[in-house]
Amino acid sequence: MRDRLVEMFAKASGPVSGEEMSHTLGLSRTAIWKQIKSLEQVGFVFAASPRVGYRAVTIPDELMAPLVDPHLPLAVAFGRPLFWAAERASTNATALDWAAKGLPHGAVVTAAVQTGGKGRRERSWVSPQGGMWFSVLIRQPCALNQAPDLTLLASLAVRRALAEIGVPADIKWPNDILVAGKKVCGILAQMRADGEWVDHAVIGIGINANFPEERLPADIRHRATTIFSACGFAIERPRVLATILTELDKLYRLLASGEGFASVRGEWLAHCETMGRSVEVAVGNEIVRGTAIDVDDQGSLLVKLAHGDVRRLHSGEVLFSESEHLR
Ligand code: BT5
Repeated sequence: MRDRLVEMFAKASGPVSGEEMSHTLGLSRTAIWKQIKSLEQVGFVFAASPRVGYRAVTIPDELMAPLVDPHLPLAVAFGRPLFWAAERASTNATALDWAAKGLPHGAVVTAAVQTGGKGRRERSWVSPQGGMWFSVLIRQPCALNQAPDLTLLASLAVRRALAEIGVPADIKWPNDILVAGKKVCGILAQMRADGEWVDHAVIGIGINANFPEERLPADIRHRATTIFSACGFAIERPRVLATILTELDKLYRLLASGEGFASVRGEWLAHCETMGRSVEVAVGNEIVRGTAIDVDDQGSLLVKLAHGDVRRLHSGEVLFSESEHLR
């Protein structure tokens, strides 16, 4: 109901009358008024003229279906349906929960604010107003051994979408996006497997978009920032979401055709800022030190150790060595 109301305002060139709204939506005037008030709480500003109706003076760039849909080509399999809420604990948690209840392939769950956003290994992900917090449900995406491709391809989709609007984004292995050397985006893929196949996967993407980095906790600001702070401009979030979903759709089709990360590895490497650097990688409780020399077709990081041996790391977390970090 709320989406249909937003759609009416987004499409209208002038005021929308109360009569038109209640007729189209089948709601009483009082119910419409309540909807208008709830939209005002999330940033919509309306000008009301007696006997004429309401005009939307400000439509916030929230990740709502009627605002994303016009930017999404019809052939794209992701983003329809799209469920927005002013607040959720975690869009991944909602998508996983709804996946078990029949949420269709390609559905997207978004939120203006997350109160319990999650990173990997149950770490918390700070998700204030102004960011892009969303999760995409993929049913039967690939064989279990191809699962790492899901996050690698998602990082490329985000990089492409940001590059298109002039945000110079780099990839940090395996799946962070950095701007000016600091993290602006993290990706969390959670999946349920059935034997050798991934039954469904939820790809959660968090982008620090339109808020100042001061809203991030002080203890992470030396390695995290926002697009707004790093680039000095706000991005059009619904349009950027549509571009990410379009790119994700193209890249995930590679999985269906039996190809995957291997076919876009060159592009991924060209934008991976980890390459050639001396790194420290936390792998479980172990720290591996060396130089990052390559990423193979499976997405594993190849680290050349001091004595010349090469370690192949399937997962882990790159902590740049201090000398590199200060460069
Ligand atoms: C990630 O984890 O980078 C994955 C983040 C995924 C977030 C999305 S938002 C939509 C969806 N719903 C969810 O609940 N999650 C997904 P990881 O690599 O483990 O990084 C987590 C660490 O990054 C934390 O321990 C902090 O140090 C730091 N961090 C927390 N919030 C941050 C933020 N907004 N920006 C940058 N770094 C942050």
